[in-house]
Parts: sequence; C-alpha cells; structure tokens
Amino acid sequence: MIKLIHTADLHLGIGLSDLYETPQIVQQRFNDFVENLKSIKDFAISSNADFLILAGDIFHHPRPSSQAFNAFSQIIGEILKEEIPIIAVLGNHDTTKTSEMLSYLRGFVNVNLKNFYLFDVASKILLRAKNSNEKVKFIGIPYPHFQSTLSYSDYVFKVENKINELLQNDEADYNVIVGHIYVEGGKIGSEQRIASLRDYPLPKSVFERENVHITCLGHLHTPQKVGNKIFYSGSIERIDFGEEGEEKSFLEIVLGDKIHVTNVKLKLRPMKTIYIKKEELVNNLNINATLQNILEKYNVEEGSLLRIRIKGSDIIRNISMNQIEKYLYDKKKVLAFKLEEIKEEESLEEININTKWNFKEALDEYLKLRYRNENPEVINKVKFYVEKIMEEVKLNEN
Ligand SMILES: [Mn+2]
Repeated sequence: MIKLIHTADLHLGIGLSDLYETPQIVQQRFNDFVENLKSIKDFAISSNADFLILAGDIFHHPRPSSQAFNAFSQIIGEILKEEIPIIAVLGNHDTTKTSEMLSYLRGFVNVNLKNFYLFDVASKILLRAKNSNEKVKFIGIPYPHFQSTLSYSDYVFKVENKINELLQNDEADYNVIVGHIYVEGGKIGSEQRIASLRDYPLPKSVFERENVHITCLGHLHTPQKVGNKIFYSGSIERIDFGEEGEEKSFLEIVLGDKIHVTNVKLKLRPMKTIYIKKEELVNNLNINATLQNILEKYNVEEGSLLRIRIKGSDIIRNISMNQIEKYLYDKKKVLAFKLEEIKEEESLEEININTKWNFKEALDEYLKLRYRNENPEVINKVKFYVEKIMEEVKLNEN
C-alpha cells in the first residue's frame, strides 16, 4: 500500500485579474496561495505520505519572481527534510515555448537535491515507497507544447506511443502517470481564460489501461474525475470570478488492492459578485449614496474579493471611486474589488470550447448561445450567410 498526495496548478505569483490593487493587496493574495501550499505540505507530512505529486504550473510565469521562487523552495525544503519525495512535471506556465524549455525548477535537479524529481521531458523513474518499500514507476508527461504543430491524430499517436514505450518492462508494483495535459470530457475553467489555449483533448483510453494504477493530472483548474482512475486535483485557489462558486481541494490517494481517493478541501478567500441594475442608480440624485445603500443590504464576508456588476452603460464614470473605495475597505472590509459595467443582455455563460469540433459545429454552438432568446429563423439566416462566406473562401483557395 502506498500513499500519494496529489496537487497541481499552484500558479504562484499570479496577479489579481483586474481588481483594484495595491502592493499590500497583491502581497496578501500571494500569501493566500502560499498558505494553501503550506497546508498541503503539513498534510503530506502528518499523514506520512510516500510521495508528493506536483502536476505542473507550479509558478505562474516561466521566470518566477524571487519571492515566488523563495516561498516555493522553502516549502519543498520542509517536505524533503521529512524524506517525502517530490514528483514534479512542468506545465504550460512553467515553461517557455522555445525549444530549450529550460525551467528554473531544473536548478533543483542541477544541485542534486535528494528526492526531488522533475519531468521536463516525458520520461519515467522507478522509486521505492518509503513506508512499504514497494516499487512505484512514475511516468511524467510535461505540457505538450508541440501539439500546436501536429494534426489531432498525429498528436494522439505520439503521446500514446510515448506512454507505451515508458510502460514497457513491468518492473513496478504500481504504475502512476503524472501529466499536465487536457483529457477529453474535462470541464474547462479558468486555465482557459488565463492562457487562451487551444488544446487537443486526449482520449481517456491513452491512460485507461490495466497496468496503469492511477493518472494524476494538472492543467484543468476544477477538481474532477474524468475517467476510470484519471483525476485532476484542480488548482489550490480560485483565480478569477468564473470560479466563484467552486471549491478547491487536493487529493489523498491510497493505492493497494483497491484505490481510495479522498478530496481534501482547501481554505479559500471568499469571492462574491453583486449585480445592480442601471435603473436602481440613475434615477437618484446622489448616485454614490444610492450605491452604498444598495451595497449595505448585502452580506459580504470580511476579506472578500468583491465584484460589482452594473447592468447598463455609462454609469461608472459618475461614481466617485474614492468614496466607494473607502466604503468597501472600511465598512465592508473587502480585500479587493472591481466595478464593471455589463450589457443587460450580455451572456453570463461562456461557450465551453470543445477543440474536437470542426468550424461548423463550433458555429452552431456559438449561435445557439448567442441567439438563444431569438426566433430560430434568425439563427438559420445567420448560418446561411456564414456558409455562403465559407463557400466563397473555399472557391478562392482553389
Ligand atoms: Mn496549465
């Protein structure tokens, strides 16, 4: 029996996605992420884990700030002191897209840091679990930047072949795949908004094999099980308001005769959105007092990240930022906030992009969402014209 602690997408050093910020707020928010990583460290140590898995995007930038680098190195130092090996793969944020793909994390390998294993290329390593002395093979798959240069089928073929090759020689008691990669069926969230990715979805069958005991993934920020024995731990904090209602956790995985996976919840900074209609504000002489009166009715947890969305245009410029800022910091005790205008009819949903779609399928989905309150005739008309344009493009290509 072995115990793995699985986390990913730490994104140390990520900013505050267009909230009004001061150096103190940025610092506090940075600490939120570090505190959660510390709680994972404490859990790994107190639960006597055999391995800690970091499935990519440890740093938000390929060149992390000295603060992020120091915070991270201190925490892993404490984990390694307890002789818990760390298995890390690189994510799309840890690496540059250039061919050298050199990560700062390689520095730990260069100094021969004991028990720190980094996968910056797809490869394998065979290790002994410290508690049971069983043999565990880790197969590490860093983020496949190369997918953008391949067709979908070539990409799937390449990854599948690599995994086949790495699985050869059945020398281990357990085979564990650790990757930073998008697998089909996964729910897409904030990782898409911060990186504008167009990832190919890898079929689950690439990982679902009899001799693979578990696949521990990073990249998708929502904690989720996407297949039989395929897990995303999710990120360690919420990154934007699209995740407002989402819980975050890390995984405690016990592999033995059976697999036991437990979600361990992380403490998150409260996040809240308040919607206000234009009419509630513009018919009043004192817009600032009115806005405060409206906000007064809402219960906002201390230390929240607050988003105020006003439905309607040309209102924010009439609001005194100094006044509202003072009110929100002093009275509502928010950590940070933003005030934004949205069109009344603006869709609050986003299209869940499925990269397997061809253009026509993507168009259909878009139109369905964009014109969902319209007569179907409108949709058909738009489709007709788009298809006409596509035909013209085809003619020009020939
Ligand atoms: Mn990622």
